[in-house]
Amino acid sequence: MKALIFGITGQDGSYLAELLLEKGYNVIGVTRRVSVDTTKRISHILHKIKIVEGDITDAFNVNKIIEDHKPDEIYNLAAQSHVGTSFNQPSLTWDVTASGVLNILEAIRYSPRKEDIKFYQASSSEMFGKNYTEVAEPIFGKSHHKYQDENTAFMPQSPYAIAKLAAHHLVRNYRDAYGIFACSGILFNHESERRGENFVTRKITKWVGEFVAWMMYYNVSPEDLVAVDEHEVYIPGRTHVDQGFQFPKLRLGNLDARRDWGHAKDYVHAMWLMVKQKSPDDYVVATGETHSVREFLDESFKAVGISNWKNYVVIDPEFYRAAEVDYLLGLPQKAKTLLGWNPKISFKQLAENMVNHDVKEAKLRRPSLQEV
Ligand code: NDP
Ligand code: GDR
Repeated sequence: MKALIFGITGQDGSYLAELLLEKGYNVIGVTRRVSVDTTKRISHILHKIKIVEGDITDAFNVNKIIEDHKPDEIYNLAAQSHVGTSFNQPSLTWDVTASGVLNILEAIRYSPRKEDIKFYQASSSEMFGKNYTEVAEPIFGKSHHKYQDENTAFMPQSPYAIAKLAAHHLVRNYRDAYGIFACSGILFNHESERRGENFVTRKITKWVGEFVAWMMYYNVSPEDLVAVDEHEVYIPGRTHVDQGFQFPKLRLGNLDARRDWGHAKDYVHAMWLMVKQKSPDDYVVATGETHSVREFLDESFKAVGISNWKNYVVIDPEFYRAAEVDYLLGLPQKAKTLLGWNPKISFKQLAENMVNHDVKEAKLRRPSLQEV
């Protein structure tokens, strides 16, 4: 089997490529020409995959890649995937995240191999935006009465979510109109040690990692530190202006937003299961739990034995969004029943894995701590 992955250099692309290699696929990944190396996440498997240069916004290029390489399966994970950025760059977001998908669908539609290609599109829980389904009885034996599933109406809250929703409808439309095997996974937030550093979970765990390594380097503990102002903490007894004795606080936006957070490794498995079905369909992929950013902070700091994270976190309006998605909790019943999919990594494990990884990486950046 031959799989073509758009977005192979991203978080999900790297895990999906690993999974497909394990399953014996020939994997081809599309990468953009950029001025820096973007293959860090796939450097360990680069020798096992074929890389082709391309950009999803270039219709001719997309068409040529598909015709040249004749994939059995195409996974589209490429997107301008940052919701906050989409408010600043809506037009770019639309070109990549919506029109790019149209380019792939059109290439499949006119391909002589149309019947032989299965297509997966990375849809998003952001498409639900403000909306949820509300029930009288709490779900999952917990206190929650609100959830999103395949029957919840979409009410997107950002240019990103609107672009994803357009792509989602295009996939359904091309499936209905042209009989293309095209499916969408409506994936809720999934994170990992490879998550982009400006998404909130990784921003937090990366900061925790650097903070822990900094304290180890100066041989101090949280009790020794003083918050000098809203910008940084420092080690008393040292001159504040001395290089290295102060550490910038973690600046975040809305801590009350709730997300359904899983691990990316579990989620790429669901993508593959969808493509392996007899007929194409759309599935919600989620853990069925919701947690606030605040709770993610709790878990992350707890993982390194710190309980008073409020001393180190500053609320910065710069990270507020023009319109927010307040509540996401996915009900993955359809995926569980029809795909036999179940997430394995819990919220707590996710935070711990990410923190442990980032502490280790931060220590590596301080040579004297490498053996600690
Ligand atoms: P990332 O942001 O980590 O990866 C995005 C990928 O898209 C990168 O490989 C990037 O390449 C590529 N890309 C961006 N623009 C283009 C372009 N013009 N042409 C070709 N490739 C491009 O995202 P994730 O791995 O986290 O997510 C994968 C997909 O799933 C995305 O579509 C995202 O919107 C969607 N999604 C993600 C969820 C999550 O929680 N992670 C949840 C639901 C949906 P480069 O390295 O060069 O920047
Ligand atoms: P999201 O993820 O918007 O859900 O989209 P992100 O981690 O960016 O935000 C989650 C929530 O945290 C709040 N927040 C902050 N977010 C960021 N990035 N930085 C901050 O400093 C910060 N402080 C608070 C946000 O306001 C938000 O409520 C992700 C992406 O992967 C999408 O591509 C994907 O489709 C959805 O998940 C499902």
